[in-house]
Amino acid sequence: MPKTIIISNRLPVQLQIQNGKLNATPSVGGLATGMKSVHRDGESLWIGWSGLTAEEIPESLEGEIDRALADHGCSRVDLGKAEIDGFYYGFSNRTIWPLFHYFMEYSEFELSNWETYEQVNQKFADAIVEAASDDDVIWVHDYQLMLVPRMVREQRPGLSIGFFLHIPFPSYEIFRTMPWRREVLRGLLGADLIGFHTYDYERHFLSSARRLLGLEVSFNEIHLEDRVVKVDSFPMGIDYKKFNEAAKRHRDMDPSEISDLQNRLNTHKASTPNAKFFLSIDRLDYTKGIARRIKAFEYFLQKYPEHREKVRLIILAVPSRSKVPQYQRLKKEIDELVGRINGELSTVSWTPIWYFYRSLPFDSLIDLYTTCDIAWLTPIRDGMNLVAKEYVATRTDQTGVLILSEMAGSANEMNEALLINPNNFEQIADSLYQAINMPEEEQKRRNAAMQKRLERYNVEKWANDFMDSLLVQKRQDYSLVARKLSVDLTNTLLKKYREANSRILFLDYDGTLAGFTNDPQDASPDDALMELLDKLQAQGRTDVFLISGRDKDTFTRWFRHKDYAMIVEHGVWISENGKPFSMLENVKNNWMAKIRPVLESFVDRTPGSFIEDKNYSLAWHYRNTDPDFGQKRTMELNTVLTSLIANDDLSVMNGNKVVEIKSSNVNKGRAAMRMISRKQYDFIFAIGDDWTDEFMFQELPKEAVTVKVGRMKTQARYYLDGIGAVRELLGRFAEV
Ligand code: ADQ
Repeated sequence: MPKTIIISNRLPVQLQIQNGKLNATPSVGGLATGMKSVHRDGESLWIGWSGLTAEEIPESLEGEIDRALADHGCSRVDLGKAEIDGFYYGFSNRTIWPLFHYFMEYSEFELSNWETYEQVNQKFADAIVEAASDDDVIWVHDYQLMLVPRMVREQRPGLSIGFFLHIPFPSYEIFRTMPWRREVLRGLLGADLIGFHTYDYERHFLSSARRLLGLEVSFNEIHLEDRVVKVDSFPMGIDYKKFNEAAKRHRDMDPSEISDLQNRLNTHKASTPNAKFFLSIDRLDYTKGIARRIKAFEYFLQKYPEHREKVRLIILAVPSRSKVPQYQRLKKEIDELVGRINGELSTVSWTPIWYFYRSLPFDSLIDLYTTCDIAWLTPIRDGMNLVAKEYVATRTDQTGVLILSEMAGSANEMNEALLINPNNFEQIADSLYQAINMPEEEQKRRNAAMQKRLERYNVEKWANDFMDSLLVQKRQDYSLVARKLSVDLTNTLLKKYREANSRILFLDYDGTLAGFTNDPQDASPDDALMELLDKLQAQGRTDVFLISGRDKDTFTRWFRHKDYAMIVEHGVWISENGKPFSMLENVKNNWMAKIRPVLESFVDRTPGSFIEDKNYSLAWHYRNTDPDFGQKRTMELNTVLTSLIANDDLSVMNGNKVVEIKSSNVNKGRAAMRMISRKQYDFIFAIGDDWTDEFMFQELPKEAVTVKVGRMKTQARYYLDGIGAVRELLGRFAEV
């Protein structure tokens, strides 16, 4: 039975060794809860680091650890201290984390950390490969493991692999500063589905993939040579029921059960009528904007002094990554800020800030969420921010105000909150004022809308949506209209080839026999290709046609010493048996004088683009331009041309990074049909990669074997993944 394998840096189980004894407790984090429906006993496996370094695990406890993890459906990847330093504290948290949160100045580019990151990612990938059966589904989580999808794909191409990034994906301008940007992108593209919290992160990623790898992106799909990768946004939710029910239990609690923390909160509330509690909860991280929030609080008290002694800020900062220097400095800064403000402003009965630097148990979190009137969360940058959602979920009477930074992913879904820019102190102070004075009616209206959404799109729904989308992606990949030329199909094809009395092959050149280069003139045929064509040519009973949109001069230069039959400029010219090119179609070119200046004006305004002047067509190439810009210009050009050529017999063809204008009377399909009408063929074969080849696929008789190179929408019957596969197939034809 197929199983799901979840991979994350940390396992959803906490291991502790105390006095030689092992203690394993399930962790309660959002991810662990969210994956509950996916991570079911027996049907899934969770692979990750146990939290103990290899040095900390005594040999005598290894078996016990494995058994304890297995009880929770987990299996461990062991990491040594040096690996944790380079991979986790190093590359993950001193390079990726700051860079992806737009803290460029904190980002360190250390080669040795990158190398450790690669090695550790390989360890995770190997663990997956070892555990996975062919029909298993793999879900890789987060920024520590971005190379894993590709590493798994390389060893197990057939597996279904999903990846979800829990932090923002930064804009191309930021991402491109990283020395290993291409490796990271290629790593992620090993997945079938890549998920982000928001559409913004998704489009940043797509833009980087286009710009840095030159990949073809259509809507939210990336077309690779042999696969299609889907990119989508799945905003992570919370376990709404858990928070909401805990809050209800809390509300209905017997006074004897009330916690010490709650008692203290109650006492303070009772001592100051109309007192308001502001709540700030985050991991202690510079991205969360805690220091700035404290300064904004001070500013608020200056701007609205009447609220002194009436409001109180409760800060809960969870210790995090304390080995990284920035976090140590931040801790110091916050300690000092809190000390200074409390020192300056406290009175006998009032301490403005209560500050806890520790992780609190779930029940205490509920005490705070349910008691505080205003949740005040102002991250400078945050992938999602679940605290905001948790706060709203616990407001059982629907009172309470959420003030949330626009820079948190969750702001997209929580429009009813008071959204602020964390750098705008004026706006923050006014929002606090507005929150304090907000009528209960309004609070309820806002929270009701958010609660409804959070309850529906909870974390379980999030996980299931992702999994469903991954499975659909995999199925679609196999059900493309064209069928892949599998080993069996190829064998049947070879049999037909062998038995045929008379064969004709139409071979497109660029993108089919040879790869694309920045300058089309550089794509000259290599020796292996020449040898292959020679062999086919030497076969009796086979007519080989090179059929291309190229100009005749280039083909003359490349192939004039050979006797290959050639059709160029989409069917205007033909050459056979080594003779010079002659016209196959009678076409005019007097329109070119009118169109050329238009194209020239586009070249002037589009750096990197150029015109290819053929005898009977004009082509505007934009392979070397910025991809987004190139596409925008293409649309513009198409509009301009459509109105210009309305009365001429011309057509505009949008090929692979090229727009070509040519006579409507010529196309590869028409040329190919003319060739097959000259003789009786019982094996007709046509292969090509772009739009111009579709004319052949459409027009040739239905018994023809038509093959598209790459997985794009096509009229061809079959497809092959890339140039390597084309050459392999032709090589087998040549051996017959
Ligand atoms: P985090 O940066 O950790 O997560 P967040 O989404 O707010 O940020 O999650 C914090 C979690 O920790 C919450 O579930 C909260 O209840 C819990 N928590 C906070 N304080 C606690 C305390 N003192 N004791 C115990 N638990 C505490 C990363 C990204 C986020 C993204 C999540 C999920 O940085 O942007 O939302 O992953 O994808």
